[in-house]
Order: sequence, then C-alpha cells, then structure tokens
Amino acid sequence: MKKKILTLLIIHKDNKVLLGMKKRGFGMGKWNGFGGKVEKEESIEDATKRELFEEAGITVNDMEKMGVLDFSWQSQVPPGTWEVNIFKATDFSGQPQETEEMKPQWFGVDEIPFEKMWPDDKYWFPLFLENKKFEGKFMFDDKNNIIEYDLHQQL
Ligand code: 6U4
Repeated sequence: MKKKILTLLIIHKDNKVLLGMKKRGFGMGKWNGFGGKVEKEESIEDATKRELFEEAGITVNDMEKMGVLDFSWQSQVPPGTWEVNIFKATDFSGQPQETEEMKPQWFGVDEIPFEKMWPDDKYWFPLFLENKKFEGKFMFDDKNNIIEYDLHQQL
C-alpha cells in the first residue's frame, strides 16, 4: 500500500495557537496547522520547517514531535495512506504573513474553530494542547466524514 509522508506544525504559545486558513488545494477553506508533503531526500523535520516558512513566513528552531496519524479514504483506488507527522513549536522568529497558500490567525485555546477544521482535529487537539503524545488512524468516506478511527496516547 502506498504511503505519503506529510508534516503538520502548530505553534502553541501563551494559551493561543497559530492556525492558517488554507486558500487553495487539498483542505481549502479549512483552518489547519502548517505543513505539506515531505520531498525526496528531505528529512521530516526539514520538510516541517520548510513548509512553515513557505506557508506563513516564519521559522522555528525548536519543535517537538507530538504525534503521528495515518489517514485513509474508504473508496480510494488504489488504497493508500497519508502519514501526517504532527509537531509543536512554542516559539518562532519573524512575523506570521499571509501567503498564496495560507492566511495565518491566532486562536485562543478555548476558541479553536473545530467546525471549520478537519473532523479528526477535535479528537487529537485536546491531547496536543495538554502536551500529551499520541498516535492513531482515521478512515474517511468520500465526503471526508470519519467512518472509523483509533487514537491513543503514547505513554
Ligand atoms: P502542494 O501540492 O505543494 O500545495 P503541499 O503543501 O505539499 O501540497 P498539502 O498542502 O496538500 O501539501 O498538505 C496537506 C496538509 O494538510 C498537511 O499539512 C497535512 C494536513 N492534513 C492532511 N489531512 C489532514 C487531516 N485529516 N487532519 C489534519 N491535517 C491534515 O488536521
């Protein structure tokens, strides 16, 4: 089965998170962290930093891997999985900027717009905010509804 490796980074600072409105392509119209596909001969960490800079114009030195989630679609032919590697950074350099791909915005941790995010986010975000590590998998139907999932905290 084919596996595509992706990255997702969320800045979590002072009870706020920095998300971006995806303006084009996959996930358009949703708030999400910053990230994308890992390119050939690139490490997951390098891809995470590159995508953050491309999408929001900021850089991070330190970040921590919080989780790995596998996403698949029930009716996908041929079957495949997206492995999304989720990172947290608590600090960054530069000013978040709107780019062609993303419009960044801060949200208080109590006002995260889950209804305009990927439907899996409301399951794992609470763990992320509490600095708990996790792993899991989610399967979607062709309207991106979750049909089954498995999520656990990594001890
Ligand atoms: P191009 O083709 O360059 O625009 P690229 O930026 O490499 O693509 P993109 O934007 O398609 O990749 O990456 C998708 C982003 O969405 C990644 O950061 C991972 C994230 N993502 C995918 N499925 C997700 C899901 N179910 N829940 C979630 N984030 C998801 O929170």
